[in-house]
Amino acid sequence: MTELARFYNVVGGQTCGSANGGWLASTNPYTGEDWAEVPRCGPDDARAAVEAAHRAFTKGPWASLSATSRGKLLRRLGDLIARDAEKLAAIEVRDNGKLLAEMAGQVRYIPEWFYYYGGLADKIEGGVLPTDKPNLFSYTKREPLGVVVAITPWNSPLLLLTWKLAPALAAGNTVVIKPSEFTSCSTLALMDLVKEAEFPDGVINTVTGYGSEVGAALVEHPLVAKVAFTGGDATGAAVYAAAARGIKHVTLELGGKSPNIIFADAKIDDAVKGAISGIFAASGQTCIAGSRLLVQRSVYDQVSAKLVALAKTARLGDPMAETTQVGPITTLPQRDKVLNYIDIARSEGATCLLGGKRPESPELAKGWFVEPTVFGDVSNSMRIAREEVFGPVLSIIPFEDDAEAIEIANDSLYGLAAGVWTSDIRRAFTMADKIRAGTVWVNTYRAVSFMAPFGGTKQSGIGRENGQAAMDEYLETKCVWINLAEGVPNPFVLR
Ligand code: TXE
Repeated sequence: MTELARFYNVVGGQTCGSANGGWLASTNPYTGEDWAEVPRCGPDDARAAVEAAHRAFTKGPWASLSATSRGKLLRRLGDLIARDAEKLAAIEVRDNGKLLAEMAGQVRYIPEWFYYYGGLADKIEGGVLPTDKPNLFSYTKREPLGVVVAITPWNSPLLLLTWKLAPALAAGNTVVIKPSEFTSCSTLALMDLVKEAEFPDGVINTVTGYGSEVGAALVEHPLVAKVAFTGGDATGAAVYAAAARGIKHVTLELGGKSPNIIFADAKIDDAVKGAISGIFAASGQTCIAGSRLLVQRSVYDQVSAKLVALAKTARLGDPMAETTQVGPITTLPQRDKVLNYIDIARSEGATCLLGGKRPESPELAKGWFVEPTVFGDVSNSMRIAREEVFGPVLSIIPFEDDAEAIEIANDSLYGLAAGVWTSDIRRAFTMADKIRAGTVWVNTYRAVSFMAPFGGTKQSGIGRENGQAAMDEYLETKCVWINLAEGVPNPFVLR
């Protein structure tokens, strides 16, 4: 048996395992073999990490650091990530199964978040208020919240962590990171760079392990001011309820069942490519997956045929190989969940136009692959159209006209993202207005940026990440009143 690579947590600047000495294996989804291990932490580790973060927030050098110096630290971390992009990408590919072709670009892009929020760190401004009260002067300050717990999922560990870490630090908070138990390695590798950037001890801490063993203890800790969570909706609801008991701030980025809508007037070949990238990129394991493809009935057969023909050419294989287009599913439970939804779709009467099973090639036998799968004749009431599959499974739903497209698009518990493919500018604006989603793409799909606010409506979540909007999620406003007059008026009435 080959020896497993070991990754460690960092708490209060100290490299550490878990209090109980336990370890948790991380499996490579392409080989099905364990390749690394991370500490299996519990409530004692959670407590120690929150206390370290709280000390750093209240007593350490971080609290008195100028905002400009804070920004410089963020930018330095960005530079180090850029320097080590290849190494971080390779770790994440082994741990998560995402394509190297995608990860290489993603890790090279991540520094932009640290540059952008590093730049914003010293542009956090309060205001002087106009007043209706003579002799009272008032102004506002925008202050950090305190200890932020960042809970991240397995589908894009470093990117989704960055969306939380960069604005939380820019605002002056301290952070405890709890990565997914399936994919903790790239986050722990990042901690080497945090040390090299010389962040003060305790400003960024990690605790790895299961959600039930360590995640819940973090959320419940009374010294935690905010929980920033990305994950499934059931866990999100549990985290929200636990945070509510302690009156904590939350942002929740949960799932989606995003409509990708092709009108007959669209450039059909572009739209088909957009549909493919919406569902088969990252093997469909993205919250923004365009898993409901709404197609105007007059072009339904044409779009379905072209889409199946193109999807059929997708090359499944080793995520490290440049030629691979579709990698494995990241976790075994998730692979089984996807296969189960395929059975459900069949039993509900959807027509399987492509895929629908594990690939037969012996080269892929050890990996957790599911073939790119397309279902036609899907009705929006079927479970396959209502529940998040989080895999390479597309449902095609026909519609007649704009009104029906809007009705179907909005008939969902979720509201994360949507795509619209049309050549009619008025239709583009109308659809962007009428669709309830945090993001609407027109004639493109899957564009995200550090500059552009991202988040969900309805059960897709609460709050926004990215852009200047994210800074508001990590700050609160204090109002200061200063009496400029001599003496205190009647103490028994409101001033
Ligand atoms: O996610 P969980 P799972 C969806 C997708 C997937 C489903 C389940 O549909 O099939 O969620 O995935 C931590 N207190 N998404 O079960 O449980 C956990 O350890 C505190 C959508 O893997 O939501 C991990 O770090 N933390 C999604 C994180 O929560 C807890 C991305 C997310 O895990 C906890 C991933 C608890 N009680 C899955 N229980 C997206 N929005 O992109 C678990 N965790």
